[in-house]
Amino acid sequence: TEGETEEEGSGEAGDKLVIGFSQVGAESEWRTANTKSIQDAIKEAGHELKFSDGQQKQENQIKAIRSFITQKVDAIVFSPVVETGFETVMQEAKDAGIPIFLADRAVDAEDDSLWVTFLGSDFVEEGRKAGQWLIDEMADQEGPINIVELQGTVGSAPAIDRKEGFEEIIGSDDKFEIIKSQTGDFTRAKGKEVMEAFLKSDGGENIDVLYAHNDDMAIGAIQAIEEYGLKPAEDITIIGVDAVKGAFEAMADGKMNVTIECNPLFGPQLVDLIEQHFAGVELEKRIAVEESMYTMDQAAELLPTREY
Ligand code: GYE
Repeated sequence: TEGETEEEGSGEAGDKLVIGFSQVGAESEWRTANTKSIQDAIKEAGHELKFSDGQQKQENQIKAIRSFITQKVDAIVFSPVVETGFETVMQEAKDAGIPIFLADRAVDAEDDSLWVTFLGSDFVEEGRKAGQWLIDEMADQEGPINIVELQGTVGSAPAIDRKEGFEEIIGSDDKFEIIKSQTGDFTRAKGKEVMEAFLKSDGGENIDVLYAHNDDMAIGAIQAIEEYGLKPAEDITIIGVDAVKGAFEAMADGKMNVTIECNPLFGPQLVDLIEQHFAGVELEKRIAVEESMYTMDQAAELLPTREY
């Protein structure tokens, strides 16, 4: 889309669309940035947005999609909170002739004709990057290296995939062991609560590494570690995912070691894909968002440049 021009190059892409967006919730810094990016991009492109916050509940998202169908929106953008259980409602949208664009999170369904494309990050790869960073970081350290894991929302694509990718890599060296693994639902409050329980039951001295499936849980856990009287990033190595500002602040303060980037700012790319679809372009079923990883020593320098 070329900024100022009203008309798009081809087909009906210049037409104003009514887009229903069923978002997961507002559980993390990442999510807030993602919501804003998508909302802004839809509005800036001159389309109408109907927004629904699912509050991390599947039934809310099913209701929202049904309501979008009743309202006869042109397209549905959908970030499924969990991978399974959405086929029926997605079929209803398909039967009504309304295309679904999966954003951020995938569904685990046989019939990929239920959605046009899935635009999101490669969460397995993020987990691998986290594992590889740890292997390199601890190359000279003798085992056992005890890891505690804070998982994301149970049944969600990023929780399943980030666990899988991480385990795949650390599994190559048996000095690493995941001694505790529990969900913190991607929130700071839950991350703190579960880390407190880990520290209590295992004794902080026994825990060498925290792998958190997102930065918010890592930040909550850092608080728990400090309150327990230990030094985060020194006594316990802290790995997060997302690369949100809060993680850069924690790293700049010397309290967090590394964060794997998961870029939420794909609103413009998403709107572009929707417009291409309505212009008759055949889209790939899977489109990836590009990302990187950042360590403590880069944090202070990069913090002012971070957009989320
Ligand atoms: O990492 C986490 C959020 O689905 C990629 O959801 C997203 C994840 C993100 O709550 O912070």
